[in-house]
This record gives sequence, C-alpha cells and structure tokens, in this order.
Amino acid sequence: MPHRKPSGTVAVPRRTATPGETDRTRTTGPGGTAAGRATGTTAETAPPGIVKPLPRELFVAHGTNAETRWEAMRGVGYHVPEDRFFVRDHTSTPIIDAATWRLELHGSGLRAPRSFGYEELLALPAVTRDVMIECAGNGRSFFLTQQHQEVSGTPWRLGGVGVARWRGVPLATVLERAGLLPGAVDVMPRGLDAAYVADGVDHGRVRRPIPIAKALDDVILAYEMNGRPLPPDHGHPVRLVVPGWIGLASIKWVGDIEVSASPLSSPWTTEFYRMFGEGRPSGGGAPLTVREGIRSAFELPWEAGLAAGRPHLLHGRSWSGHGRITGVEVSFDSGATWHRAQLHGSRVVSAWTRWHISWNPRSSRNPGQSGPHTLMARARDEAGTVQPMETPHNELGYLFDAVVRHPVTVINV
Ligand SMILES: Nc1nc2c(c(=O)[nH]1)N[C@H]1C(S)=C(S)[C@@H](COP(=O)(O)O)O[C@H]1N2
Ligand SMILES: [Mo]
Repeated sequence: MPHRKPSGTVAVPRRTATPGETDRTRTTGPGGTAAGRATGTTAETAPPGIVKPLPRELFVAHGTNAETRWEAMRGVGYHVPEDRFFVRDHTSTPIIDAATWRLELHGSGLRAPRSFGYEELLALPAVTRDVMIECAGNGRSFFLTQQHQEVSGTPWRLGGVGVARWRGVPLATVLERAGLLPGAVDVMPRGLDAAYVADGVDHGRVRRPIPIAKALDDVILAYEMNGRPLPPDHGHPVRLVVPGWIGLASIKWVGDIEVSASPLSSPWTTEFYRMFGEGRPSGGGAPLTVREGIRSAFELPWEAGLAAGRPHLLHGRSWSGHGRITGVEVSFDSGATWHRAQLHGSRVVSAWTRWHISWNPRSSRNPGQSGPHTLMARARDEAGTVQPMETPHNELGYLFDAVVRHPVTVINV
C-alpha cells in the first residue's frame, strides 16, 4: 500500500534531537530497503536483522527494533498492516522453514513429550482474534523528555504498539492434545532466535513463563497475521499471542514449550520486566504481566505542521489495559481547555479505540496563533481510569502512560 500523507499535514524539521532517534535513524533514508541492505549499500545505516523494508516514512529505527510512525497509521483502518507494524527483536529475525519446523512440548507437567509440525497445527480447530501487541517499554522516551527522569532501554515514543487480526490454534488445544497433567502450573515458550547477550551475560534464548490458567484461557499459537502467513519479523512460522499481556509474553518463532509441575522463571521475569527504583522492592516489583495503563496517540507526524486558518480533522487511537475506552478528550492549548473527541468503530478490550476531532488553528490574519502548539489527548476507560498527567518513575522505563505532549507547528500559508 503506498504511503499517503494525511491531507493538510506536513512533517516539519525537528527543533531538537530527542533520544527517540539515533544517528543511525537519521542516516537511514527512504532507500533503506531490504534490497538495499542485501547489496550491502546501507549495511551501516540499517538496523541489523529485521527482514522487511524499514522506509523512513513508516518507521523510526532503534538498533535491532523499529517503531511505527503514528502518521503512518492515518487511513490504514483498525489493523496495522505488516509493512508498518513495529518490530521488537532482542537479537535478529531468524528465517525458519515451516516445512521442517517443529514445536516440541516437554516437561513435568505432561504425560510424555510430544511434538507438532506446521501442517498438523493448521489442521487443528482455529480461532481468529483482534489483539494488540504492545512493548512494555512503549512511550519510554517520555520519562526523559516530559518528566526529566533517566531510564534505560529502547527510547520508544508511542510506536511500539500494533493491533492485528491473528489466526491460530488455542494453546489450550495443543496442551490438551499433548497430555496435560492436572499438576501443571506454568508453561514456558521459547523462541528459536539467537541467545540474548547483554553486558557480557548470556541470558539464553528469549522465554518467559505463563501461568497455566492464562495459557488455557485465551493464548493463541498464531500462524496468520491479517489473513496471511506470519511474516518472518513477526514470528514465522508460529508465535504466541497473549491477549492483554505485555508484548514480551507473545514469544515469536516459538520452537518449544516447557510445561512444568513446578513454578518456572527466566531472566525476563527476574532481571528484566520488573519495576526497579526508588520506592520499589529491592529486588524489583513483581514480574510484569498485564499491559497496565491507558494511552493515547495522535495519527500525526512528530512533530507535525498544520496550516493556520482552516479546520483539520485530527485522528487518534486510545487503549487501556483495564477495559474498554469510554471517552477521549483533547487539548490544543497545553492542557488549559479540553474538548471531547468522537469515538468510532470497534472498542475491543484487547485492542484500541479510534477517535477524531476537528481543530481550526485560528486565521492566518492572527499571527499570534502561528508557531509551536502542544496537542494532548487524555482517555478514560470503563473501569474509571483516567489517563494521568505523570507516570511514576521506574529505572527500566516500563509502562509509561501519562498524557503525551505532541508538538505541532501552526504555519501561516
Ligand atoms: N523469540 C522472541 N520473541 C519475542 C521477542 C524476541 O526478541 N524474541 N520480543 C518480544 C517483545 S519484547 C515484544 S514487544 C514483541 C514484539 O512483537 P513484534 O516484533 O511482532 O511487534 O515480541 C516479543 N516476542
Ligand atoms: Mo517488548
């Protein structure tokens, strides 16, 4: 699908560099395609290991990861097409042949080990669901830029999130066919990508336990994304989709699942994906599970330019880990006044709600209205949660959910 700029909006030069963009990002031009990388011409500028093209108008690259630009969400509908769905790779995307791939189930929670081939999974009863996948670090860069707090990790703005239509086999079906024992407490899926090594420590392959109750509830072993076989970067041939949980739980390129009669852990539950810092338990808070928080984003460039003196229909999306979105308010004046946005389309609990609102940056005859503005969107959900103005700090920068200050320049034309 060709990328179209939303009418009346233009990207304007950044005023300052934020940690959201690295040198590597800035030197990756629109020509930074997979084909370009294959010839080695952009080897230094392209992030290693993501297979699909990462054109600059659709993605901001962060090392081995790539975040979706929110203006690329404009006009694409409820689901994020593969060509602009964010990628979070701890190492790099492996290319796996579905014909020889097998899913191995093993451990003390099963009567005996059992394995499944790709065709075998495809022959089992399937389910289709709209589910959001969001990185626990989504919005991390705003701890620094809005709250002046140091955090470590990939400096995502709000593009570490996407909704797709996933199709696959309920994990429950596969566990039952494998001979699940009543004493099973945890399952631990593990990816076939390379071991994750950080600061000289080999943490092994990406894996994270899920309690058996969740595993039997709504977890999917997905082989299709938006009606097509999973693409390499999103877990081909099979990934987990864990509705409502942080993105990490949705293990890509799953190769084996340990099913255990005793509790399991991994570095992703002991060292990472916990809240560390002042006011937190010394070993960190409990391992993160559900996608807590409530967030909103405008489908606008960062930062955006809007022509003065005529109305603009602004679009956005909001989502919450606590329930359906019930309302969204927008401020055009840094939070002084708020205006109700119009919600439209699906309000799926496990995904997002879309909205729009009209804004007329005053006439070009009034020069006071041109120049920098701050747009803000604040959502509320059925549990009564209202998006806060600040998120409590944690050292690894997880679960930022405060109202984001979106910079817009109004231009006299
Ligand atoms: N095997 C494996 N699974 C993985 C990861 C990974 O690096 N390796 N990254 C996880 C994280 S942290 C997130 S946020 C999601 C991102 O899914 P996506 O790349 O399809 O958007 O995949 C998760 N599953
Ligand atoms: Mo993530």
